[in-house]
Amino acid sequence: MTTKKTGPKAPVTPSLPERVRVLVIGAGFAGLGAAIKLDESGETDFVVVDKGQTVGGTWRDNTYPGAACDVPSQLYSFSFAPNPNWSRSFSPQPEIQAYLEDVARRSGVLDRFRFGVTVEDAAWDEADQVWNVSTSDGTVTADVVISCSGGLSEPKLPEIEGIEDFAGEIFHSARWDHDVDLTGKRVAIIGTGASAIQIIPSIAEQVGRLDVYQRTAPWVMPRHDRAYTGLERLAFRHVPFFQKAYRTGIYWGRETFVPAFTWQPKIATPAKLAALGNIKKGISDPDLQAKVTPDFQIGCKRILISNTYYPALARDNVEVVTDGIAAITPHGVVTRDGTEREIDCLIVATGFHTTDQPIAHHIKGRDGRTLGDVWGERGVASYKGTTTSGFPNLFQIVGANTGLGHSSMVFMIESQIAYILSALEQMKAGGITAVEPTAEAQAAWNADLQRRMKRTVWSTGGCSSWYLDEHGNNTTLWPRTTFAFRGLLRTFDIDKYETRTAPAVDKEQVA
Ligand code: N01
Repeated sequence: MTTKKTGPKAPVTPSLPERVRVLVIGAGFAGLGAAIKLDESGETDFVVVDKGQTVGGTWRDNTYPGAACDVPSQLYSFSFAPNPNWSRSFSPQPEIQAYLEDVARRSGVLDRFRFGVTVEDAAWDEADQVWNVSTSDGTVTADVVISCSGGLSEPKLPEIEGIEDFAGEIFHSARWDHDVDLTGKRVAIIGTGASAIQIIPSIAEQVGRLDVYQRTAPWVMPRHDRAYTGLERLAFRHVPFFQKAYRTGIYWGRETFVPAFTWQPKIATPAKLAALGNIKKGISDPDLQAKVTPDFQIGCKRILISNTYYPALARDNVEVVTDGIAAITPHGVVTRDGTEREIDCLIVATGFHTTDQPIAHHIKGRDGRTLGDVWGERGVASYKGTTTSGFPNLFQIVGANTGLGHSSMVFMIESQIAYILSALEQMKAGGITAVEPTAEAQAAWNADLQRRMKRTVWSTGGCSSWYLDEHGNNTTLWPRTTFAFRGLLRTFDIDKYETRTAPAVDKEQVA
């Protein structure tokens, strides 16, 4: 399996300091946003580490053909760094990556980033009230750790018999091997999720044959994408508030989808009709139409958007295979009916470790157990998706139940950054060395979330998805409006936390 990274060459960065106040793990949207806002708040004693060679995170790593955002870029960008130059409503990956690199450069925080550094372990030291973090570049001690490692960073490989023995080229969608020329080749792709539906139309014409292994047909709506006119771009740049108003319009437009997900799935009937129309428009063969028509409620899995996916499936050199994969041989894929389809290249578009994030197994809390141990026992649960009982001074961005089915994760990320900055400010002002949500606050938060979750389409829509863990609990998505989330995270609610102060400060207070 190819694990090669792409992107600009590693800048030469100094090695890690031994001590920092804040260590940020990950340099994607979350880590970069946190770094910029930490700096703006006057907190300059921080370092950001990332195993990659530049900023961008999932946008740096996902370079597959056709990669683009599926939330309009006007909203899928930092509110504090608007980009008047977006070329179109849904920007392609290179443009998003260039945006992130540009924001990083202009913000003047890049000197605090250390690339090519992998976090191996982080352990809370209760005596000294610090995190000791071992990395591929040495050990760093930090008062506070902000984990921005993201939910879509670790590719998930399918457990299919024989996959290790495949003799042709094989790579995951998130680790695209650009050295492989697909022209004229017999190619198979496993998966029909958000990544696959962007890849398939982008390579269908180029390859000799394409077998699409579909386990579950997704709902795919038309993609209302267009290039911005020169006049619009001029207005974004020069007309005061125009871009802000445009972004606000998109924000509220998307927020109207919330009731359909969280309250009454029938509200999504027009979306369902549009998606069914999309099938009919792209495919004329009734058998293929039936094969790609989903059998679950729209919204239960992520709703995808594409105008080119169904026409690609309808091509003569493309076959949608639904028989189920029994095994992979050195030269092909064998389906449950015993048919072997020979191929030269296998693309694995099977998603990410979302509910079982590998980093959780490397973060050890107050009692020496890892986040992975704790979550393995009780299920993934945090307080406000940001802090976790038993793990003092650990903040997670894009943590439990912060994902969205309808709007921009950047909005959620910025809400969490504000919460963390408020925490750091209150800690500083109060001489507080450690904060940790009380077990009661965390339990109440999660009870409320899971109560709300019961009526969402993600629970009732008749599908299985990566939103749900092995117990059927939805620990990934936020079941309310994004403005509710922002409101709840506006200020750090220290009364819901156990706090500790440095012994010196205690003595001063006594005196
Ligand atoms: O992954 P997925 P993804 N045998 O998990 C199938 C974001 N994203 O990389 O549905 C056969 O959605 C699986 O089948 P099933 C976005 O948040 C955003 O596509 O489980 N098939 C499914 O079809 C998205 O939700 C953009 O039955 C197997 C597919 O593989 C998230 O990333 C673009 C299998 C996995 O789909 C992940 O998307 C791309 C097996 N053993 C991604 N195992 C934007 O546009 C899995 N599958 C912003």
